[in-house]
Amino acid sequence: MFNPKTSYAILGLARSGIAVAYKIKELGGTAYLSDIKTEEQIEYAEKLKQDFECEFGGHTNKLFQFEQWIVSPGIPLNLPIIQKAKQLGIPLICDIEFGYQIKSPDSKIIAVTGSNGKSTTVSLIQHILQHMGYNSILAGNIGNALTSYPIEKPGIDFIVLELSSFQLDLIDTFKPDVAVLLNITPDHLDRYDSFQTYIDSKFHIFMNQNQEDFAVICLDSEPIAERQYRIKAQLLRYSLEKTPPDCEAWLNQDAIQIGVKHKLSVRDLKIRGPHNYANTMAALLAVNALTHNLDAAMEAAKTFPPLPHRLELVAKVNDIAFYNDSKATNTDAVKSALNAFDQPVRVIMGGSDKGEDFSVLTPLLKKVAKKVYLTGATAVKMYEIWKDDLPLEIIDDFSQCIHKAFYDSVPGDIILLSPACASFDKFKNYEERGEVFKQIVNSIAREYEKE
Ligand code: UMA
Ligand code: ADP
Repeated sequence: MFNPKTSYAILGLARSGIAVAYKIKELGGTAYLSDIKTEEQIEYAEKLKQDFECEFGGHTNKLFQFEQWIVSPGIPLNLPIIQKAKQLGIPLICDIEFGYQIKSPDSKIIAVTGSNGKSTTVSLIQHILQHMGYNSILAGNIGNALTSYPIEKPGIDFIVLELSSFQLDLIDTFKPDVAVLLNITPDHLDRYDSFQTYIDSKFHIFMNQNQEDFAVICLDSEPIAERQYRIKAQLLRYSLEKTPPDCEAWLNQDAIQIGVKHKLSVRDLKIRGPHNYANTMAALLAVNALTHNLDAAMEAAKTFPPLPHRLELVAKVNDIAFYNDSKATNTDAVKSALNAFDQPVRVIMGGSDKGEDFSVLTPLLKKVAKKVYLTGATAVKMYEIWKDDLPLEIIDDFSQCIHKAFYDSVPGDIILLSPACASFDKFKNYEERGEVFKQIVNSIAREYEKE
């Protein structure tokens, strides 16, 4: 419950921090705002200064005067000031925990986490719920801050949340009605001191759940299957490999099957690849747990289109297909992309390094890659790993790299941008990288048509 007398400090003034600040104000409370960026670097600094007491250009000791800190997920928890706050016993939460504390009790929460597939799965859940006629909102790591919605008011049937491990590190009482854990593979190892810590962080999603709640989990992910005994909620398990009685949703030839009665042919889906069939199982189990209407949910799932930058078909030029998978920022996402095609592909890889071991891709690349084109900050590191095993070429310029892949291709080939890396070496984010890829591909298409 919100207590207007609590004194709040908000660290980080971007989407989540600003939304929480205004929510606290709207609810009659006060907040002190702090950001490492200078006033000039903060977009809404003038307005924030009018509405709140603020500090810019660093986090100062003044913060210790406040009872509760709301910390943006992008702020590393090993900062000395955060460590000191922890030692002093100051409660540190994120905007998701705050949102949970103020939300209207009639809104049910479906929360999704995992290393890959979160955005696809939450968007699919939202698509299904809206098609079924529910009033639902989609928030969290997908981009819209939870507290930017009127969640304290009744009338929202479902809150669908995409949660990152950074957000889960900063929850306290958060208890979703349905928690979904899609997979856990090494990611964000630049921020966690070990894979085990990252796994623990993902399991926070279940920590406050009890027998009244549901946990949807994928049995094909070893770190999850091994630890399922830790979960207190009712388990709803799915798998691309196992069948009942081990799981409640499985693959029966070309169909997703849930229980004895409900079957959905994967050919009826608009999203491709086994990883997306798994995402669909997760979404259907999650929605069914709270709506008990699988027929309607399956019907709605059929019309869900792929999201931009996730195995997105951009164009076919001279029967050469270009796919934009810019969101593949880790090796597991690249594996799922490579497994989604029945034929060899030309893969464009590289970007900024998150500390992952790229050699885990070697066997699959040897099997399915016609050639790998390396670009960006990790190009040399990748080259050293694969130089004896794969046809490789380093082309630092992104546009030249795509042109070269096209130049090498013959009709029937597939060119796939699936970087296995973040984009910050050359782009603002993965969206910008994907958009630039699409522009270059479209200009190649125009040039080709002219000839
Ligand atoms: N900052 C400090 N001190 C520091 C470091 C940063 O004050 O030491 C400030 C920055 O100057 C900046 C603010 O903190 O002003 C940035 O905070 P943020 O990165 O948390 O940005 P938000 O816009 O609030 O976005 C967050 C999530 N960001 C992260 O988790 C990194 C968004 O997820 C989320 O959509 C948004 O809240 C709304 O819920 C984005 C993301 O990149 C998409 N997520 C990562 C991912 O998907 O890999 C985890
Ligand atoms: P997230 O929000 O977790 O980053 P996205 O749905 O945006 O997930 O997909 C990110 C990348 O991972 C894309 O390249 C996509 O093709 C791939 N992907 C999607 N679902 C899965 C899955 N279940 N397992 C592995 N990779 C996946």
